Amino acid sequence: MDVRRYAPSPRAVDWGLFASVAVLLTTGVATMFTGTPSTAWVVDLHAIAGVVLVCLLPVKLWRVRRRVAPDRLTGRRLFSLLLAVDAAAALATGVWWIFGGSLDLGPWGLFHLHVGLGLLVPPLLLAHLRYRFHSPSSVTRRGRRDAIRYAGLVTAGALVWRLQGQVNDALDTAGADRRYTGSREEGSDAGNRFPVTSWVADDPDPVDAGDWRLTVTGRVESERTYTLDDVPTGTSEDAVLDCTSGWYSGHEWRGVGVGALLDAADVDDAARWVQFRSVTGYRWSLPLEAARGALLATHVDGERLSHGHGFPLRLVAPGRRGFQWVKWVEEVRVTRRRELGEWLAIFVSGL
Ligand SMILES: Nc1nc2c(c(=O)[nH]1)N[C@H]1C(S)=C(S)[C@@H](COP(=O)(O)O)O[C@H]1N2
Ligand SMILES: [Mo]
Repeated sequence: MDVRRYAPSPRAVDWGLFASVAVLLTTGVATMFTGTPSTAWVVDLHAIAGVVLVCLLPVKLWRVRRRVAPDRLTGRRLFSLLLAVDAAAALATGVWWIFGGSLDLGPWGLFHLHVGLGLLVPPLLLAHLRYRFHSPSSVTRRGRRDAIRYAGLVTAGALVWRLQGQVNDALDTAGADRRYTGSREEGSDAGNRFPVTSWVADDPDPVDAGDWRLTVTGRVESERTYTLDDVPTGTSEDAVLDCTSGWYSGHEWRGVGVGALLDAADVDDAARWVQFRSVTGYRWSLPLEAARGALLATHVDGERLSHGHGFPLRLVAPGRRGFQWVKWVEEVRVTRRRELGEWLAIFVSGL
């Protein structure tokens, strides 16, 4: 059997590669917001596009194999080779993760490596396309056949994705158990003994409980200030902290409901967003209704939060990925519009 018979036409392969990378980038970035089971399809789509790319990349590399012979290697081709190596490495690290692999790269791990390699593919691909671009004329000529092949490929990708769980079970791959987000469990129900993750460089000195105040400000009728002893801590909630770097941890969090804080301050009719601000400048907003359902926690599984986990107060935002769970909160600011600067702040607040 000659498997090349089943390959789409060369131009269709090129467009398929482009489409796969576009889907992988979009869904990869979108996993930042997959906090509830209803968004699991984003991760599924990411995996299926990955399988499609695993099938297409060898077809492409086989076709161009002679162009990268050492005596024909130009600077541009070297660059395209770099793209191929990076794409293959991004795929390999993704597959390795699925099968339970891990890597110790100091503060980073296998998942970070996958994200880094993956994010490098689109810029390399765009640069490659700048000088390798062909018109898609032959796609239309073989359009139907190619469409059928692609339908088959995507279906096969979905099947492979469905079956890999069974393969993992059969192989008994330790550590391959994942949540639908792709994250693996670490230190659930064990109080403060779960990973401390600060995005980029946030690493403040421990907060002095005596000096610390929580203020509720912005679009409210009466601003409020609380000392740590004043913060009512009678509300508990089970919620999963799921970091975008690939781990999750489920706990019982205790503290004050944000809804109660907002009611005490009497929110304006014009208010739409609630921003949670850390002593470090790190900050994130939730839509008013979502914020009402969130918790500002002082305790985890009955223990006082440790400094690393945000003592004295951290946001618990059920159904949202970990980067939104602001630590060391000192201000709850009610606003009409969302502050766009917070997108920058989550990356640079620690610098
Ligand atoms: N102020 C502040 N809050 C933060 C972060 C940070 O860097 N600074 N990191 C976020 C990220 S990316 C995650 S996953 C969680 C991690 O919480 P943990 O360190 O308690 O596990 O906190 C979030 N809250
Ligand atoms: Mo995170």
